[in-house]
Amino acid sequence: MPLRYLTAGESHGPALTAIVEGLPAGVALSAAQINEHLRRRQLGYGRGRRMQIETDEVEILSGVRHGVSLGGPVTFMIRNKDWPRWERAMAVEAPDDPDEVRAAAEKDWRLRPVSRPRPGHADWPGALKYGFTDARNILERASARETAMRVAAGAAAAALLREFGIGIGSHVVRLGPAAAELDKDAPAPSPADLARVDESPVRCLDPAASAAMVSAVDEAKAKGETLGGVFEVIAWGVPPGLGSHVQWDRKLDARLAAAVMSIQAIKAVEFGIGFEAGARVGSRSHDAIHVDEEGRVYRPTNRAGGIEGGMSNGQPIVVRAAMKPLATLYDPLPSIDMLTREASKGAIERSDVTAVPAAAVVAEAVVAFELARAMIEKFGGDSLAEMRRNYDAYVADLAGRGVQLERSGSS
Ligand code: EPS
Repeated sequence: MPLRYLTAGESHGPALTAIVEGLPAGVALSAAQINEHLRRRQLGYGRGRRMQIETDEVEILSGVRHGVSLGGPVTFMIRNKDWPRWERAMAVEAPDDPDEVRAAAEKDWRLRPVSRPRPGHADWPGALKYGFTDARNILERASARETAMRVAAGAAAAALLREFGIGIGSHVVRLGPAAAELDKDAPAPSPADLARVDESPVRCLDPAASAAMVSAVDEAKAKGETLGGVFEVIAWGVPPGLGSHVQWDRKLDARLAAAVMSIQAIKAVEFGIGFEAGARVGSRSHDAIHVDEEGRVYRPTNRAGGIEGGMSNGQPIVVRAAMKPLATLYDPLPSIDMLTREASKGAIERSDVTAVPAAAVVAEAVVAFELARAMIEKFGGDSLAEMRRNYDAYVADLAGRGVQLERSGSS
């Protein structure tokens, strides 16, 4: 386990934390750099009021000295600015007088149990699994607020990747009924293309589709509905040979898919032509290998999405994911009351209309983390200098075989 992280914290608890272990010594790291990634996660049309309350700022509590990683565990903390309103509902200590809390719940909805699980949320299976009738005990941890910590951990990984010219970006290609044109045979967007994506309120590169997505969010909001969507994450400058074909749990695509799938509300993940591969003939599914007049090897297409045999192949890694519409509906679906077992409707918790643009930024972070882990596995990782020596020797060897790495300046 060369690089790993754990997150902790409840959505309305005092703070979120993450511990990243295995980051090599010598990586430049600062709170400002991480805050920039956190800020991008908070963008996106369709978020609810909570995003106006929170302006996520990280505190680095360990593992970094004078702006450089030490090789030990790095602890990140983000305080929840909403906490003062939840101090009582989310208190760690048992109340002195439970009757008084019950009485106070008449006036403060935060103190009431959430007994009507929202279909599509972790509320119901979580309540069954952990033996609760108050879904708040589940939803506080299931909440996508946790993704702030994924972004912090991913930002540390991205700082390492940048040292090797690996950049990562993302863009939204569908939001509910509105979709951008997506030709899976065409080259993926470049770092320069994606540098301007945050200018779109829905993080979509196509201005017409972007406007249609904004209208779709407005329409959904007016109807008390929520929207899902599809986004694409691209990693440029990844050297060939990360991951391995030799064992199932070393395959890079499997690991990236698990990382992206673990993001709240993600229902599907594909690489390159993805699901279309099931409908194509072989000659339109793979990427021919050519050599130019100077003896340099090149691939005219990237249908594989940069991964063959569970290994990076030197092409950009292209991973797409579908996010389901958020489970909190203002016109809720039928549900039950866990306390009385009577027919009811799902609870209404404050929520977003859509979080697809934010989920794409979270996906950048988890992809960065998995790629950083694979880089450390391949090049050894006590210090950045040690990794660089091994990397440089490998790149020199590849050059001797006609393989040129395209390093990226972005992200
Ligand atoms: C979320 C519900 C909303 C979102 C939240 C995720 O929060 P609240 O219940 O406080 O209104 O805003 O997202 C974040 C707080 C965040 O930082 O992304 C949920 O139930 O998943």
